[in-house]
Amino acid sequence: MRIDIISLFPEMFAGPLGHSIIKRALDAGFIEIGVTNPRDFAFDKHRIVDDYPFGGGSGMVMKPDPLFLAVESLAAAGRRRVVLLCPGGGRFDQAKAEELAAYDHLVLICGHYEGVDERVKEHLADEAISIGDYVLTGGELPAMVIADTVARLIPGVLGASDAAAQDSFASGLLEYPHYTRPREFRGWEVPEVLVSGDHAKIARWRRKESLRRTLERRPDLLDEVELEMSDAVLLREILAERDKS
Ligand code: 4GT
Repeated sequence: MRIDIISLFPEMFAGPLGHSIIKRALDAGFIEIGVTNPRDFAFDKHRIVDDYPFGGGSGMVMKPDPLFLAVESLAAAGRRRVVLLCPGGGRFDQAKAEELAAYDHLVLICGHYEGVDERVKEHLADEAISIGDYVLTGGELPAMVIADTVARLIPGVLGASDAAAQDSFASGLLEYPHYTRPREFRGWEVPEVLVSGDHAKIARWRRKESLRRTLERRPDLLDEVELEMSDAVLLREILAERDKS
């Protein structure tokens, strides 16, 4: 997977995408990330990338031509998807990440200032995506969120835990609780079942805790998820336990 980011502030990406798992995946060649500055494609004397809005109003709008030229300068890297990050786009979620991970080449266009000339959305981007209902000063943080989420779905990026990563949120449920050593910390003990060595019992407990958390914190997720037959028993147990307490 190649990810190209179009941003007026390329330096912003070095930190978040230059560490830990993503850094190792870049070094190992599982993913490639490039950042292109549209200012390099503004050819007037002052290399201007923004202008006043037609119709008046406050704030500046990003000009279309440097953005078009920046995207058109990118080398072909297989099946490509061009995404504009904007608050009015479709909501980003794990399903969208999986959809994007199926492309060979992702191009993420970051807006700045008040917004981007509408022709970028209409004629350059294949789709517009928002990471949530709030307004940021630029599309850079959303681009990092999408790059990170998609990258960890690419085979090899997570190494040994590749497969597990695919079905964790992909199960549509919240994660079960995790514990590591020490077995007792400041008087708080790790649930007994996890040290029992009984793998079937552990799997059942984890599934039940996933269901419990989802029911308590994100019941909306249960509308979408395809539950297994054995989940009915677990859910009944959870509800009975809730009635007791
Ligand atoms: C929020 C999001 C986003 C912004 C989001 C154009 C100028 C948009 C600033 C930019 N804010 N972009 N993608 N919620 N701000 O995804």
